[in-house]
This record gives sequence, structure tokens and C-alpha cells, in this order.
Amino acid sequence: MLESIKKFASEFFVTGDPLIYGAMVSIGFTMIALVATLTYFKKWGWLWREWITTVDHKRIGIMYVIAALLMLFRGGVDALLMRTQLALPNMEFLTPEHYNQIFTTHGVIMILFMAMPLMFGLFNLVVPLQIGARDVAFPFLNSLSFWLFLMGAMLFNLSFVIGGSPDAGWLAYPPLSEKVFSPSVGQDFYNWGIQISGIGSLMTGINFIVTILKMRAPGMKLMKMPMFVWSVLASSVTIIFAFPILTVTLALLMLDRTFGAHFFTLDGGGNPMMYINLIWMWGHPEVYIVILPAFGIFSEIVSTFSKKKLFGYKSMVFALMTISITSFFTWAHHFFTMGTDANVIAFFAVTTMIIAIPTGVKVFNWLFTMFRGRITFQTPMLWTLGFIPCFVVGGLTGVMLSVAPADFQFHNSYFLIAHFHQVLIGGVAFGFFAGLYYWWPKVFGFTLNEKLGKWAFWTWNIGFYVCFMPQYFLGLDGMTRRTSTFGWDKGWYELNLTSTIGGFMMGLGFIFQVWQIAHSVRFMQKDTTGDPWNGRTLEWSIPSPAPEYNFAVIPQADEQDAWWEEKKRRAEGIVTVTEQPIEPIHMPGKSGIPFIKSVCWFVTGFGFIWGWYWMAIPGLIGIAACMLIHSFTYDNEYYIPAETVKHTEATLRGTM
Ligand code: HEM
Ligand SMILES: [Cu+2]
Repeated sequence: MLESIKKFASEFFVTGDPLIYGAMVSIGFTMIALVATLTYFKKWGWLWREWITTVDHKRIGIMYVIAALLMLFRGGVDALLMRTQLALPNMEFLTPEHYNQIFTTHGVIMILFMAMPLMFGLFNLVVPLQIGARDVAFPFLNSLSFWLFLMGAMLFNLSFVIGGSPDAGWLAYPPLSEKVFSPSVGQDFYNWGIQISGIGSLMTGINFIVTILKMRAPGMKLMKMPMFVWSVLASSVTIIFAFPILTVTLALLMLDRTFGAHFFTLDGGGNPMMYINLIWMWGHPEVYIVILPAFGIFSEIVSTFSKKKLFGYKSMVFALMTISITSFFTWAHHFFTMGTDANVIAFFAVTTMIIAIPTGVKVFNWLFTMFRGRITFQTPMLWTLGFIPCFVVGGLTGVMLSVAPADFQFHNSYFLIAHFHQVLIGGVAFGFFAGLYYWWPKVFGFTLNEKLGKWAFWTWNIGFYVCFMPQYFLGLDGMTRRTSTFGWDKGWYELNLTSTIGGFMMGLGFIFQVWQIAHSVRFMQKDTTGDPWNGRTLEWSIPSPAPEYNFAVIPQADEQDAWWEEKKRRAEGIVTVTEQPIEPIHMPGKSGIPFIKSVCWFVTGFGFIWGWYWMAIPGLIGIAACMLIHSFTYDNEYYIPAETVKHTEATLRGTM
């Protein structure tokens, strides 16, 4: 009996690595501390009522951001572990097996569980406010999306201490990811974790397309929308075409692994190349899904901090849409070297290069917006200015990679690693940071300390170049991607050491950001204006933090930069909007179903991962029950009385 328990435990829990024991202990302690604190301060009810069951887009946005920042920490620790291993030749800090697991989880976490939720957080926090709406189109679905994402992320992260992490790379190419070569449950955690959160992402895409098309304030024509809203629309359209491909691909891989199908195994009549095509048909658009909203953010910030209208609005919209469509015609540039017909390669090389054109248009538009503007250099603008040169270099090396013959040299080398980090960190991460800095006062009602913010900016930026520039040269020198160690004879030692130092500088930048938030919470500087940057779009017309109903009266938005124009008119003493009477506001009611249903998904996934049908089947029944209960819930909504609205407005605007 005891023996069989022992045997089970040694398979169930990951054993034999001090790093992981450390993690287990700290996870255990954190959990205990969390439960104890919540119990001691009697906060369980509050947590349930105010957060877990909420359907308010602003709260859901905040939860996304918190989850994403925690994941940035985990992915960042992974990165620094890898860089430590590569700091010097012949290091024995990580075993090759462990190194494989870390680059796999780092890649997955950074893209799917850091960049995506940070992006969805910003969608949620900003889009309804910018279009003058009271919520997203489907608030219940929005909550479900969030909880599915979180449960998927938890499932994936759990593999670190239970069962073992996946180690077949972030895109899990077969045959390596098939049962024969990856027998452990790690790969199943990958399949289920990404699958569950991916369904959430697809639903968010649908939700925001409908929100943007249907819920805009009166007067806001499509061509009057703020550029961030356009970028969200472009990204969401890409999501709804790309994510179904991922869902199917992972489902097929799951069938291969769990039920012995042979979709991707040559010996059983399948084809691994099929998987590689499918995964990149999702994977390439995926990188545009995360970069497009960053373009939107930069556009908002550039025009706000230059006090000018965005230059070339129409060409910007055109560029966003062109990129979102062309991104579906470039996937094969990820496997130029795998022996395709020359004409096919030529087609994909050209389509890839075409994307550089709209991207270049955007860069020029930002520069022209700044030209002769009255620029101020607060933190959101700094990140934007830091982004431009970084992205230009990243874009140029991307064009180099798209030259198929040259790619035979660059492929799977550190040149590639340097390129994609340049666009992912310099473009996506910096872009979302810029957005967080920019909208922070709107979301939380207080401003962030600028001085610590500048320290964070400089350490991140300098660290970035110190870390990744040497990697271009390492790549040209022949250092291949996913190398876990190298000898002194290679001559790669100085460049690698420099790169590691840069990596740790970025880690320091992250610490500055955490410190900045803590410091700003402690010495809170309330933003009483609701409009600290002298903004241009509707979100700045309401008090901060936005009340639960957002707008007491739905605004009229006839111009681009509606709030800016309104402020100009007010300054000239022109009154255009007549005082509207405040009416009771209709709100969607809270619901526990999204959370419970997502927990059921978690249980189902966990059951399938271990082949425990006694667990998976009740999980599935739970999911069905939640759907049934929800479809018979008719009147889950309420009204905020006009009196309450008046009172809240007066308090928030300080007129009481
Ligand atoms: C914070 C600084 C970061 C450092 C120091 C860092 C470092 C690394 C290292 C050392 C590797 C492994 C290279 C190899 O041996 O193959 C790697 C891979 C990767 N990183 Fe990062 N990274 C950072 C941030 C990010 C961010 C922000 C993202 C995405 C938004 C990202 C996405 C990836 C991906 C997709 C891979 C490929 C994993 C694979 O080969 O399967 N990284 N990174
Ligand atoms: Cu691509």
C-alpha cells in the first residue's frame, strides 16, 4: 500500500530538483498565507461578490492585468535562469532536460499567458470608455473568457510542480510532441492549458468585434473612432480567424496522444508537416494579434503628448487592416528551410516583405504627428519614443529573415532570437507598458510616480540593447537557438556574458516598476481631474476611476478626438451639449457561473491529462449543468437609480 502511494507520488509530483522543491515550498506557503489573510480579514465574501462574480469590464480588465504581471514575473524568472545557464561556457546550472522545459514554458507563458492577457486587460479597461459605452456587448461572456484564460494558465503552470513541464518547444512540433517522444504528462498539460485559455481568447475576439460595431456612442462613425479602438478591431478580426485553427490543431494533437490517432505521425499515415503548417497558420497571425493593439496605443500616446491630431488617420486605419489580412499569407516563412518548392518560397518571401510597407507608413505617421508638436516627456511618451528605434531595427532584421536564401543562414540561430525579442519586447511589451502607464490614472484614480518610472524605463531599455544586440552576432557566429551550453573553444563567451548582464538589467527594470507601483500606492497622488494628460478621447471626459456605469449620460461624439474638440469649444464659451437629464441606468447582474464553469473545465482538463475519467466526466457534466442553468436564468439585471448616479457623479467630481 505504502509502496504504491510512494510510486504514485513520485510520478505525480516533480522530484529530484532543488529548484522545484524550492518552488513547491514557496507556492505552498503563498497559498497558506493567502487563505489565512483572506480568512483573518473576513474577505472571502468580498472576494466573491466584488471580483469573482463581477461582470464589470473594468474589474475584469484589472484582473487580467494582475494575472499578466504575475506571469511576466514567472516568464522573466525563466528567462534569467536560461541566461544564467548561458552566461559562461560549460555551465552546469541547468541540465539540458531542464533547459528544454524552461525555454518551452518561457515561450508559452510570455506569449499566451503574459502578452495576451495584458492585451485583453487593456481592451477591457479602455475600449468601452473610448467608444462611450457602458459595458462590452456580452458582459457574461467576458467574465467567462477571463476565467477560462485563468484556469488554462493555472493548468499550464501547475505542470511545473505536478507531472513535469512540457519540453517540446513553445509550438510543440511533432513527432517530438507525440506520445513516443514525449511520454510524460507535460505535453498534455500544454494541450489542455492552451486549449482552455484559447477558447476564452476566441470569445474575447468575438465580444470586442460586436462591442465596437454595435455599442459606439451616437455620432461616432467608424472613421471617427480612436486609433486604439481600430487596432482592437483589427486584432479581434485576426483572432476570430486564427484561433479556431489553433483549437483544431491542438485537438488533433490531443487525439494523437490520448487516443492513438495518427494525424501527425508518418508511420501511421499522418504527416508532421501538416501540423507545422497548421500551427504557423495560427502562430504567425498570433504575433500580429499582440502587436496591432500596441500600434493603437502608440498612436493615442503620440497624439496626446504632441498635442496634435494623429497624422494620416486614414492611412493608419488602412495599414492596420492590411497587416491583419496579410498576416494570414506569410506563415510558411517559418520553415523556408524544410524543402518546399521554390515558387512557394518566393510567394511567402514576397508576402512577408509586403508587410513592411504598411508598418513603415505607421512609423512615418507617428513621426509626422510629433513634427512641430508641443511634446512633453512623461513616462507613456518615453516608452513610445523608446519603441520607435527598437521596432525599426526589429523590423529591418525581420525583412532580412524574409529573404529566403539568407534565412538558410539565420534559421534557428540566435539571430532569430534577437529579432523576435526585439519586436516582442520592444514592440509588444513596451507598447503594453506604455498603455498601462497612460491609462493607469483612469483605471485606479491616482498617478504613478514619474521618477521611478523613468528609472524603470532606462534600465529596461538599456538592458534590452545590452541583452539582445550581441545575440545578432552570436547568431551569425553560428550559435543555434535552444543551445543549453557551449565550450570555451567557440569564442562566444564575451557576447554571451554581455547578453546575460543585459537580461538582469531588464530584471532590475521590472523591480523598479513593482517599486514604482508600491510607492505610488503608499504616497497616493489622487487624480481629481479625470484628465491628467490633457487627453483627446472620451475616456478622459469622465471622472477617475470610472464609476461602474461609466457615463452618467451617453456622450455625443461627432468628431475624431471628441473630448479635445469639446474642451476647445468650452474654452471658447460655446455650449453645444444641452444638459441631459440623468435617467436610471440598466446594468447586467453579477454571476458565479463563469467562474464555476471554468473550474469545471479545469477539473475536466486535469482528469484527461492524467487519464482519470472518474474526474474528467463529472467535470464535463458540471460544464453542461452550468450551461443549462445559465440558459434558464432570465432576469439577471438591475437598475441604478438616477439619484444614486447624481450622487456618485457629484462625489467623484468633487462638487459635493
Ligand atoms: C525579459 C527579458 C527576456 C529574456 C532575457 C529572454 C530570454 C530568452 C531566452 C534565453 C530564450 C531561449 C533561447 C533558446 O535557447 O532557444 C528565449 C526564448 C523565447 N522567448 Fe524570451 N526572453 C525575454 C522576454 C520575452 C518576451 C517578453 C517574450 C514574448 C512576449 C519572449 C518570448 C520568447 C519565445 C517565444 C521564445 C522561444 C521559446 C522556444 O524556443 O520554444 N521572451 N527567451
Ligand atoms: Cu511569421
